[in-house]
Amino acid sequence: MKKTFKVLCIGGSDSSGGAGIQADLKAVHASSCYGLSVVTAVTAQNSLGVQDILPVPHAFVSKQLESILSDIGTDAVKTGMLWKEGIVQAVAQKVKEYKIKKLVIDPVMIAKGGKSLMNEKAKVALAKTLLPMSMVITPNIPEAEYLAKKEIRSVANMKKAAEVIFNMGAKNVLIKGGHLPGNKTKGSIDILFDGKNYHEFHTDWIKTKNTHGTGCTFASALAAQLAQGEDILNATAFAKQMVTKAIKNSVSLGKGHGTVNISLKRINAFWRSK
Ligand code: PXL
Repeated sequence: MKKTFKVLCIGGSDSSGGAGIQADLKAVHASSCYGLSVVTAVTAQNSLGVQDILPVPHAFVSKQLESILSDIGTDAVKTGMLWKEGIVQAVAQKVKEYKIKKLVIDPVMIAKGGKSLMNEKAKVALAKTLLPMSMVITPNIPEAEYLAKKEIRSVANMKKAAEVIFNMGAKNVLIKGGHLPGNKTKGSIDILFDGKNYHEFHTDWIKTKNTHGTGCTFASALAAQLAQGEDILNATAFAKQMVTKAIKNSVSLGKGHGTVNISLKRINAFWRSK
């Protein structure tokens, strides 16, 4: 019988269905894995932004993690919105206890509409405690600037920041270039630093405002590939393809930013072409 690979997604619920746990589970499913979820917060949000956040107490995040890990187990873990220091610590403790190796951290800090999804203490705890346990961390430019304490205006700056974040303890650092000035003409460039080499991943720039959920979709597809035994380079290439196709297939919902939407047809065509 074919093995079912599992990915545990830890993050916030997005009522608009475009980002957060909802996006994670869609990406994991589209990557042929089975998705498990631990919810850290419930957001009330729509295409215009995040209206409110109800955090789950960290002790209950711990309980959810224990329920999953003591019984079902997982082949990889992906974290998104962790919101509070206590939640970061609860996740770090279980990652350590259950010796999770394939940990993908999407250091979600700010929502598209500008609402903070992580308080300052939680950011410090993430950098100090969880980051060194990760197989790969996937900051966007503002998140990489926060972690590396460096301004990023170019691909060369991205590489320097990746090195700083690598030295904080992550085994691989993937900086997403979507916020880089000028990449509208040059295309979208992501940089992966594995401690020895820099790898560049390029795709065409897609002009759309429907980009809600890109980071969650990317990191979850990456975790699903790692869960299935792919190496970091192949896993990253697949995740970039999936998110690019999801942007091409995005949907306009509501009055604000629309959302990425994975097309199984496009993904299946991609696999058939390999
Ligand atoms: O895209 C980052 C993100 C992650 N998780 C939740 C979110 C968002 C952005 O809005 O709402 C729950």
